[in-house]
Amino acid sequence: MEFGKLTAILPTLNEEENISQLLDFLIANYPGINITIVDDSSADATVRIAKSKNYANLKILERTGTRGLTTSIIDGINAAGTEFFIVMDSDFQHPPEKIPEILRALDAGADLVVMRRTEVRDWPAHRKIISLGAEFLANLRLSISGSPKVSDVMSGYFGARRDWALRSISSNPKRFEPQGYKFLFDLLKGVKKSSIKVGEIAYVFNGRMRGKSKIGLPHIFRFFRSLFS
Ligand SMILES: Nc1nc2c(ncn2[C@@H]2O[C@H](COP(=O)(O)OP(=O)(O)OP(=O)(O)O)[C@@H](O)[C@H]2O)c(=O)[nH]1
Ligand SMILES: [Mg+2]
Repeated sequence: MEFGKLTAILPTLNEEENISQLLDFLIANYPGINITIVDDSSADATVRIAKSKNYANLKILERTGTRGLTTSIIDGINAAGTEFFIVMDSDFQHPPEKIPEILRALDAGADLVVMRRTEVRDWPAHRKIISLGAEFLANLRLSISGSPKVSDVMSGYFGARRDWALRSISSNPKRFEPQGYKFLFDLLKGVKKSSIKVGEIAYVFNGRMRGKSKIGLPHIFRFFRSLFS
């Protein structure tokens, strides 16, 4: 496969315990893959570790000032120079083994490939309940706006054709909750069902391998606000 057509966008915030292993996996298994790390001033060794890999196709965007997962993803898409990109967490919750399947679907003509969680392991009950409620509201919002229906709208793991994504972002900049966690939902709010070819691939979502979660109450508040934009 031609991994050179693909950029893996990895947003990072204090992922020193995971980043080395993830980069090693990507570089060893997907020859020529491009990697863009978007780091929001991690206080730990994340950036130093990434730089130490000396991998020619690795870009590191070191952001200072503005922060947030959604704007990190947008900056990563802008910086990626390839035909396709994928966005994945840097903590191994999104299995990198699935990347060839995503690339195959993009190569076959999908504008967007959503990775659908079939099972969520290791989440406490309250997080599962919040997630189900949020998903219900998000789907309701998307059906009202005639947006494409996907079976895991809250997924943080997806791939897309870059020109399609850039167009969709720039036609609806106000729909994005800059410090939110739900880029995919925000993107879909501005897309019409008839205008897009969506693919879906199932996977098992594991608990974070190492390091700490960054999600908290402010992210939940931002999600509720984003239902109305
Ligand atoms: N650049 C950037 N990356 C972030 C930010 N917040 C989180 N991340 C990264 O985005 C990914 C998702 O964040 P997580 O804290 O794992 O969120 P989550 O997967 O919903 O939560 P857990 O299930 O508890 O891991 C990880 O790779 C984080 O390092 C941010 O504000 N800026
Ligand atoms: Mg995570």
